[in-house]
Amino acid sequence: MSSRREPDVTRVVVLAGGVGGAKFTLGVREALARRGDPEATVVVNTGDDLWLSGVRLQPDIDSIVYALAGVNDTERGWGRSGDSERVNAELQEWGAGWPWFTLGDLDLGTHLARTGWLREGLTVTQVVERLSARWPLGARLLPMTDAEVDTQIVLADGRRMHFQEWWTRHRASLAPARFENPGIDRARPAPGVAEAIADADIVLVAPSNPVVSIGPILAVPGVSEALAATSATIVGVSPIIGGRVVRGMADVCLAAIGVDTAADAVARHYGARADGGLLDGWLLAEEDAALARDVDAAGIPAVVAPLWMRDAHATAAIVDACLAAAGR
Ligand code: FO1
Repeated sequence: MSSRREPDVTRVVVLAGGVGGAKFTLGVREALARRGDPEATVVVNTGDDLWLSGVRLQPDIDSIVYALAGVNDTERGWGRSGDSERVNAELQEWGAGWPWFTLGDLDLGTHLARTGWLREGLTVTQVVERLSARWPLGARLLPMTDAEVDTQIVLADGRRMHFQEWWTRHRASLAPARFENPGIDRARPAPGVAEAIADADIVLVAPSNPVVSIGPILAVPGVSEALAATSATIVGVSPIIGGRVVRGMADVCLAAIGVDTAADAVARHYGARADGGLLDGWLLAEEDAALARDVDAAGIPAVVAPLWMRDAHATAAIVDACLAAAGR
């Protein structure tokens, strides 16, 4: 594989999900374009996916596609900018779908197209390829798997619900006993995922939710093995700044699996690659500089950098810091 490479280019794979993953991917695209490096391959969480009102939704795929295309709703963090909700209002009148879950009209176009292609027999990978072809995204998106392995929340009383119900209806207020992805034991990485990881120089773990965004990607049998075997350097970016989640409710997810909402605790959760874990390096925010020694002590070389993803430019600087860390 390496004989095909230009001498100085860096092949980057990103593991991503959620709004944090979409923002990070924008920075990756900018950083790589400036360096003249090839487009990154983004392996996207599909645990958030669901069937609703007869259509298949892929929130994390769509968030990244819309963000890279520049058509995302930056206020809400999900869906299309300037969308309307006429069809959603009709669905509510029929009592169809979920009253707490909004399907925008333009967004529904995506779901209808996707569902049609799935019904015609296309794989999820082929569908994502089609969704990626409409706009020049500047990155290659791959679903983590072609299998349907939607994340479910199991509560202490044994009740279970889809991740999206727990997240959007209950705003993660019900304490989860555990997270499950039924069927994931039989899933395989989507075509190209293991190959991209094997052929990468650097794998970046986006500052996405470690439990429900990155967790499902790592749980697909074959992904962790590919990460363990790759000669690429694996660098993660902390989703926690100053002991707080940047966005979303990752703190509830972390608490459910016994991990503190702290940059060093998340690094230890992923673990040092030298000890059978994931990471060769970890970026912490300047606000968490005091924790760098603890991360180093866990066998994960720590780098302190500004981690606020204010815009694509600031995020590209974070990616530059990851690339520099990988070079060390
Ligand atoms: N999040 C909400 O908080 N409320 C919604 O009504 C909602 C609708 C929705 C529709 C399509 C889509 O792709 C995403 C949507 N989201 C909504 C976001 C989504 O629930 C989560 O933020 C992500 O899955 C977490 O990464």
